[in-house]
Amino acid sequence: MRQQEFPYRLYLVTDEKACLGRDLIKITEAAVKGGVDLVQLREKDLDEKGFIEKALRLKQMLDRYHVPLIINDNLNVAKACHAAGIHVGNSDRSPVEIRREWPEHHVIGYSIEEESQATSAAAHHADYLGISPVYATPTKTDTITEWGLDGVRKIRSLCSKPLVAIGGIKSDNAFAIMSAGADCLAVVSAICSAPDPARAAETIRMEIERALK
Ligand code: TZP
Ligand code: MG
Repeated sequence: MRQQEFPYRLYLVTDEKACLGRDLIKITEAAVKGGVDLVQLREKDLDEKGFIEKALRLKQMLDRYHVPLIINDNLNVAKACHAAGIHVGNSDRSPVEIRREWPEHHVIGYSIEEESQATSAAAHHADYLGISPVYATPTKTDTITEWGLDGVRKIRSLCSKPLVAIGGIKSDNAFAIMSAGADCLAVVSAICSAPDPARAAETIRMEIERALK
């Protein structure tokens, strides 16, 4: 997939805990109304059956808005709910293997945590790279380092794949991260935990559009 075929700019990565007891599907719907154009279901606590049920419910809502659903890590779930794609990290199944097993048109996202991964075979087979994390975040603590803006610039200079930045992103830093070379921003808590998720998404989206001008 070439960059022009990855038109997404604001990517919501869900986290049940970050929704603070509120309904994840309603929060996601509000976020879509605010400008989210890609959604990843990231689910660490459910068994596969529960994960599939949740994915199907989320997809039913997202289909009404023509917003694609990406599944974190689990290819069985991605297949079962006819997701648009899958997102994997370095300790998950490799994009090389997934590409062989799943028809070509599906999106594969791959998170990179070290510079060498940007030019690896796994990255080569991915449709976009996640720069993970741009800033350290309490939402995911098992990360190696933080890339910062210099890291985003460095990865931009090394590869031409669409780059999705994730980690500690909010409206205050969205402009700078896009200006450093990201194509899309992925956000968990700044949207899922916001008192008004639609408004939070809208504010970040405005910063993204400002950086793209
Ligand atoms: N991968 C790298 S950082 C992260 C994930 C899933 C969590 C980002 O969460 P937040 O709340 O947007 O910082
Ligand atoms: Mg993973």
